[in-house]
Amino acid sequence: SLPTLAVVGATGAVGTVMCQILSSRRNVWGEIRLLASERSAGRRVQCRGEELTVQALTADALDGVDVAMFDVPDDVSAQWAPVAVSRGAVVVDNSGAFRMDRDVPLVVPEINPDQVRNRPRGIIANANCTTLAMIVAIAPLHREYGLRELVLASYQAVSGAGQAGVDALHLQLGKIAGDRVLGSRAGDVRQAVGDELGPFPAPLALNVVPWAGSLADDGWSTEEMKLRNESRKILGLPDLKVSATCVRVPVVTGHSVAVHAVFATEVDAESAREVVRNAPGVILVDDPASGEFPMPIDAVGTDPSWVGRIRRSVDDPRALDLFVTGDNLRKGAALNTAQIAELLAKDLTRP
Ligand code: 2RA
Repeated sequence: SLPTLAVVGATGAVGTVMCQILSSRRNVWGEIRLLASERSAGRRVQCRGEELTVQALTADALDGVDVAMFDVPDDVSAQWAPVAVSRGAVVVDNSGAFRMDRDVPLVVPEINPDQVRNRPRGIIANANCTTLAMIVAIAPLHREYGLRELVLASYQAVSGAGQAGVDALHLQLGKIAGDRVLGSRAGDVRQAVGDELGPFPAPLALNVVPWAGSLADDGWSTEEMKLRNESRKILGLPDLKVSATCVRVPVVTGHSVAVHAVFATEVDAESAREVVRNAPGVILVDDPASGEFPMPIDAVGTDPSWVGRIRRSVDDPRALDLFVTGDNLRKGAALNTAQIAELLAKDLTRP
């Protein structure tokens, strides 16, 4: 029989996309159970062509679940993922709670699918959305040329901060619309936006904010550290040099990353394009002469990471510069989780 799937956090920004993804992928699940906070319990949600009633997350609601996907904040995952495991489920967790745990594999199916079987805690982690957008493009280049260093700058969409981030941007855009002078004097945008900042430390409308996540050591943000630590773990390169600057931009969905990648051997742009063309999970969009580059307004709602602007560094024949955009709610979250869960479903399906 087919395994039972639970989606924990089914009504959040990622959970909502998860239901859409489950409706469009090959059906490998028996029962699908939607779980969320008490507040969302009772809501009716369309998933895989069925109207399902969201249930409150309780230990009993996890009984009989084979695979539980968690799309909830870190503290909720930290508390509830072990409960799901104790009730017999394998957990695929999209929070940051377990990603760097030695006994929890960090899986990107295009890169390290075999790691799904290496799960002593019964938990498999899904990488951060910014890491995911970039790493599916970098892994095949690493295989070809041997990666030594990454210098990254991100351009992150507001939906990375959940529905509250999307609501804040739209509210701010409403407040500034039509004023053709705004943005020409210090403080005028702050004044127009007022205190409707949502989850961000500054206005996003007509602005970019060099901050995502919370404060880590020595002035780095947690988001920047995730890019470093998760890239090292996924690629199996514990000494990889990674420097990142994470920036929030007024985009609804689609995280982009400008990448400077230094390799062990000399590279050339055309062969790098060929590598990207043949790699799974990525699409090459690299024709600047015709205005074709990866951009969130085109990549949103699609599965692959879009890769373009591939150039060999003028000053270092071993370095490539490129630009990547991926849908942070799909490959960056729900899709990668679904792909991992599908690998598990194959093992769990009983003839
Ligand atoms: C963000 N990466 O974009 C985070 C969400 N996990 O804020």
